[in-house]
Amino acid sequence: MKKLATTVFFILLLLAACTVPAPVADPNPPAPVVANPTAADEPAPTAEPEADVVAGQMTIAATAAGFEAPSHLAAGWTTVTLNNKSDGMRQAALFRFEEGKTMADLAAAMQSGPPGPPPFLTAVGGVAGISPSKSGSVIVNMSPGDYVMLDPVPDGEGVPGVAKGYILPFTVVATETAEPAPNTEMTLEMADYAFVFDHTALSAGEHLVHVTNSGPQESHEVVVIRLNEGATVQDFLAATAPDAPPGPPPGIVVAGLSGLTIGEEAYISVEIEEGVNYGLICFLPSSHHQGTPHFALGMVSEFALHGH
Ligand SMILES: [Cu+2]
Repeated sequence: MKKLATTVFFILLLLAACTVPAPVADPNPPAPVVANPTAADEPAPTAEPEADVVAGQMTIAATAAGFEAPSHLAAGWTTVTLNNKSDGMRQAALFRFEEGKTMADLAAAMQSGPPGPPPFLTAVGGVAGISPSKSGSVIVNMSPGDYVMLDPVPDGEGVPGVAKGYILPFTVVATETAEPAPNTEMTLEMADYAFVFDHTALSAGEHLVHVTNSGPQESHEVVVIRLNEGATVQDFLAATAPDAPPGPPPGIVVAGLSGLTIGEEAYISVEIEEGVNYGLICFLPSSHHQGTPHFALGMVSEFALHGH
């Protein structure tokens, strides 16, 4: 979440794509999907076995080595859960490739193109801001195609996850029956550069929030902070700035949705407590303002539910 590191993230993504093309070997790999690896008398398969297709749910483990996740998903609304099994803050931002584009095109675009995601990637959301040993979920809509998950979050030295191999491709396949969209009345509209959120409709308890991006120019994310008593969202931002003194920030992330391209939509679930201040922050660097984080352009807000 540090400004300097965020602005150089796509340069380092380029480096990651060039130098760490394959997932790093996991010392404890998950059990192989292919059955009977020891059956020596089985005839050799004549074709690649069909990959297991996971529907409605995608569980991602963030480990010290990178990501562990299913390789094939069914299209439709999908609950994406990120389990952080590493010792740093993690994120899994999901992007769909334009048809025909590949990981090699991504590496090439990073070499020759401007900073920021290349135009052939659509940001469909993902899980942001997960602390070590914590989990978080969002609900995203994925149409069939080739995808990549990556982690732009910098570590204590300012090195983004993508530069450490935290990048993994996956595929979404068409199915007969797609999961329907969740049902909720509550909306959070993201725009350049503001959150539009009618918190007067809030009540205490768990809320499902429909998140959209109306642009008109940039992708946006939302990180929801439960602020400590007496702290403001600006206090939280000051404590996470690159030049901040060491120590925990005055609040914790309670929900986080990775970047959404204009026109995309997703859902987050937020638990609201009475008398607590919450902050909404977009940390994405602006491609129209020299990499300035969106929160510094006004994309930051605060709300509270007070007793009626
Ligand atoms: Cu933004």
